[in-house]
Amino acid sequence: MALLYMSRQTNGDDWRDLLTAELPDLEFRTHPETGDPAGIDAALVWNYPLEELKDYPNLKLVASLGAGVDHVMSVRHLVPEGVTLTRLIDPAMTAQMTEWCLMAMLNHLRNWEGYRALRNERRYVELDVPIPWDVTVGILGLGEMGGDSARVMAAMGYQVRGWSRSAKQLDGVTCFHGHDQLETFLAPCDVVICLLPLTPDTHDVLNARSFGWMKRGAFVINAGRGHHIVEEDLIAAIDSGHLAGATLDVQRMEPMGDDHPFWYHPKIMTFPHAAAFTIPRTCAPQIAENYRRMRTGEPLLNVVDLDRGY
Ligand code: NDP
Ligand code: OXD
Repeated sequence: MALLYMSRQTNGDDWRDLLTAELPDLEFRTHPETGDPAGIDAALVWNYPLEELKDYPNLKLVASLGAGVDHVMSVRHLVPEGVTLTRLIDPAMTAQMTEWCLMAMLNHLRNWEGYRALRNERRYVELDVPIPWDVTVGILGLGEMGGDSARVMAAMGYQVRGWSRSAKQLDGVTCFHGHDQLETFLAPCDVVICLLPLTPDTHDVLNARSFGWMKRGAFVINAGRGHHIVEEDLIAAIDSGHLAGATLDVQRMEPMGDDHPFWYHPKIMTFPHAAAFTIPRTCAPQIAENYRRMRTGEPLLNVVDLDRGY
C-alpha cells in the first residue's frame, strides 16, 4: 500500500526523505503520479484539489499538512465514509504562532509605526506606552495556538481573556465560551486576537456587530482564517475611528488581488499567511507514527472531529 502526497507547498521530496527514513518500507507517491488507485491507503493534503480522493477505494487516512482542516472540511463530501482525518499539532508551529501574535500586538502597543514616522522626520520624541497589566488582550480560540498565546501573554503580565466553544479553565486567563458570552468577552479588550478554526459557526464571527461590541480604540489581529472577518466591516470600523487598526496574517482571498483595499490601508498591516509554518522536519514524525498506527489498527493521533469541523 502507498501514501499519496497532494500539496503544492513543496514538491514532496522533503516529505519523502523524512518519512522513508522513519518507515523504510513506505511507498511514497506524489500526485498526479498516483499509480494504481487501489494501492493508496493514506493521503497527505494541503490546499490541493481533492476530487480524486473518492476514487481511492482503500483510503483510510487523510492527513492535513496544517493545523487547520477547513480546506478538507469544505469538500468533506469528497472524503469517503470511514476515512479518518487528522491534523498537525506541532510545538514548533505553536511557538511560531505565539511569537507572531506577540510581534503583532507589541508593534501596536509600543507604537512601532509612530516611532518610524518620527524617526523619518529626525524627531527624537517619546510616545506614551501602556503598562502590560493595564492592557486587556482577548483571544478567540483557546486551543493549541490560542491556549499557548494566552499562557505566554498572561505570564508577561497582560490581562488575558479567552473565548472558546466549550467552558475552559486556564491559569491567569479569564475564560468565556459560546456566542452568548461573546459580547461580554469582547467589551473590555484593547487587543483582540483571532486564533479560531474556520467552521460554519465561526465564519464571519468578526463583523460590524462584534466590532461594535469592542471598545473604541481596540486593535484586531487575525491569524485564524480570512473568512473569520467581514473585511468591509473591518475597514468601516477602522475608518470611522472606532477601531485603531488591524494586523492580518490571513485574508478571505489569498493571495490578495492587486486592488484589495488592505494593500493601501494605512492602519491595516497584512502578512502572506506566514504566522506559523508546517515544518516537514518537526512534523514528519507524527505523520509516520500515524501511518504506522493506521496499519496496526491502533488509535491515531490528532484526529479531527468531523461533526465539530476542527
Ligand atoms: P484547536 O482545535 O486546538 O483550537 C481551536 C479553538 O477554537 C478551541 O479552543 C475551540 O474551542 C475554539 N472554537 C472552535 N469553534 C468555536 C466556536 N464556534 N466558538 C468559540 N470557540 C470555538 O486549533 P489550533 O489552536 O491548533 O488552530 C486554530 C486555527 O489556527 C487553525 O484552525 C487555523 O485556522 C489557524 N492556523 C493559522 C496558521 C497561520 O499561519 N496563520 C497556522 C496554524 C493554524 P474548544 O476548546 O471548546 O474546542
Ligand atoms: C495551518 C496554516 O492551518 O498554516 O497550519 O494555516
